Amino acid sequence: IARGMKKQPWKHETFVLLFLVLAQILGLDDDNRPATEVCSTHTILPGPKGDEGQKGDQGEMGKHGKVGPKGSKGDKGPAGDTGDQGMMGKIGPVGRKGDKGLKGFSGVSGGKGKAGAVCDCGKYRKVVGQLDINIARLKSSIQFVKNVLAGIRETEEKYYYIVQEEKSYKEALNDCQIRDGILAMPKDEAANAVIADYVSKSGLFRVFIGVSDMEKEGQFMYADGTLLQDYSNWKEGEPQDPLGQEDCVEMLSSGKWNDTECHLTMYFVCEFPKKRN
Ligand SMILES: [Ca+2]
Ligand SMILES: [Ca+2]
Repeated sequence: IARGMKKQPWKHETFVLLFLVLAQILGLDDDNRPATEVCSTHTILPGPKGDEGQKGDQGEMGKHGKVGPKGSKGDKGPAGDTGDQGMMGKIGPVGRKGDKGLKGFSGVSGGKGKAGAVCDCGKYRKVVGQLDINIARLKSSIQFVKNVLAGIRETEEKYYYIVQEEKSYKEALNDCQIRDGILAMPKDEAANAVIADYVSKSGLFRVFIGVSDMEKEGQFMYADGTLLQDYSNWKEGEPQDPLGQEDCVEMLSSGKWNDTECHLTMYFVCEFPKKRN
């Protein structure tokens, strides 16, 4: 070898390769220099390209994609089929009355009636008489209801009603008017008697009636504006108004009249006409 070295100087790679072979043969494994260091100085070229690999398995199903943008409006569709017949409409308003038709022909005359029976008038008179009695009893009962329960009295022309609320004369006037009546105006003895009886039977001492001399002192007028005519029923010594403060009239339970102060408060009598004009 020494000779060879002299004759033909070897290339560096060849020398290193030879060294490695010698070291293997001589058991020089425990060389200080690691084998990798030898490789780092020797470039190992890549091998040839391998064969094509086998085809892979099919992949898993992908996730749903995002919702796409709203599409443009479609074209108008064709006309639909004819629908079913609708329900019957509501009945319309009543029409105007028609013209009067022509007069019809006369019908055939009816047959002759049977002869009437002779009237047993006595029997009917008895029945009618009993009816009259019953009506009279009913009237009496109605009168009782009016007088006792409803607290109303009456004459041929008028109803009278005592309002059991203490009011001044002007308030009493107004109250009767609200009730569609007027403060009682006894214009004759009969009317005055009915009112007087009503007052005393009601246990009252005095009530206002529709008489006053508020407009002109000493000239007494009824609440309807008419002057006292033939009738009046003053208590003895009345009317007497020394201080000029007694311009309104009260009826006492005796039926007698007295002029008194208008601002005093007491019960009063309203009257209502039976026949309205
Ligand atoms: Ca007076
Ligand atoms: Ca007086």
